[in-house]
Amino acid sequence: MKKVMQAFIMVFIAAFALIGVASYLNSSNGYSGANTLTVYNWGDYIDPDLIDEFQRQTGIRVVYETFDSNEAMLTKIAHGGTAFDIVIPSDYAINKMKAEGMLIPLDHSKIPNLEHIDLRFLDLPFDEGNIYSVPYFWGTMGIIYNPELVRGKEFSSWDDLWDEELAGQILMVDSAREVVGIGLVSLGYSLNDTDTEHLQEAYRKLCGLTPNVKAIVGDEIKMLLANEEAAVGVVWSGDAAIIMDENDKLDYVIPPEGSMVWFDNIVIPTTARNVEGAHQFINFMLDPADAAQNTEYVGYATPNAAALEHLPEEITGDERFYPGPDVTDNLEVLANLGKRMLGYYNELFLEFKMHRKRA
Ligand code: SPD
Repeated sequence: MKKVMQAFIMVFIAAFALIGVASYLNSSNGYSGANTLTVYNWGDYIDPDLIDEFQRQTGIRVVYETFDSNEAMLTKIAHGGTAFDIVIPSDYAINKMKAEGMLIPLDHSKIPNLEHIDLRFLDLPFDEGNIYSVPYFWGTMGIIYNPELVRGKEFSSWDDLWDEELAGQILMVDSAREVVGIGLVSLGYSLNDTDTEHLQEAYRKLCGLTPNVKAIVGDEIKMLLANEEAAVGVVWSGDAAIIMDENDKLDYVIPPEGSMVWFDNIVIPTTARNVEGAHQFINFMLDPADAAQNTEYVGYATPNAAALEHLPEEITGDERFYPGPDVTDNLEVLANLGKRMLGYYNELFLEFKMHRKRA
């Protein structure tokens, strides 16, 4: 019996020592096993040095995953499996997540850097009072074109995309609301139209654009346009800014008949396990110097008024990428159209993609 007790004590001491060594190894990296933060963000949408700096300052280890559309993000979160602590969706997706009880209300007392956000980007209809989200980046959607490759053609309307001289020359952003939206807005309808007759009309009009569409692509759209592998792109303004930084021959316009102004905000989903760390991360990203560093790296427009002071006038003074309210007040913000209608937009987009492949 004495021997059994001795063996039991030895096993107990060995297990304890093993736990101690593992914990030492973790803490020597500055991490404790449970102290992680799982971040789910768009691709190419953060300066990796800032993740390192956040880890160094807080001792929290960041696990980072990316998505390429709001729809892909929503599907992954709905399927569960990963306990995301931070997600960065857009306007209508935030409203949908809020309506479906997928978000945790933010504790503003833990985000003092919220005071640096320009009031223009706070209290927007998709999240009044910023109960669930804080601004990260914002922008518009428009046409980027290479004047040399289009031989001087001007783009003063969405309809110009249908010009038969542009056969096989257009790259489009891989996003349902944007692509179906171009069909709608070119017909004079709202980007938030829910009339199925109008949506079918928009789909038929988009099918007529098929011969001009070279590809529907994700983040590689930036490299392809900067390398002049296509003459025209339908892009988010931030991508246009990055492309034009690489290749200053190109130009970006927002067609006057209408387009979208969009907002990507940071939220804490109900899957979060490290709500305290998530607030620390949000406050860190809203620090003016960090937000400015992130803006220089990512290339999109920052809503952080204090960060603008750290950025060169050449970036912040470019009205194509920092348009004033005189421009954005005439643009539409995508609304949460409800599960059935969002599904309908996704179906039309898929059908358009299949129509293009068959053509
Ligand atoms: N590569 C980062 C892309 C982020 C774009 N967000 C815009 C969403 C518009 N609905």
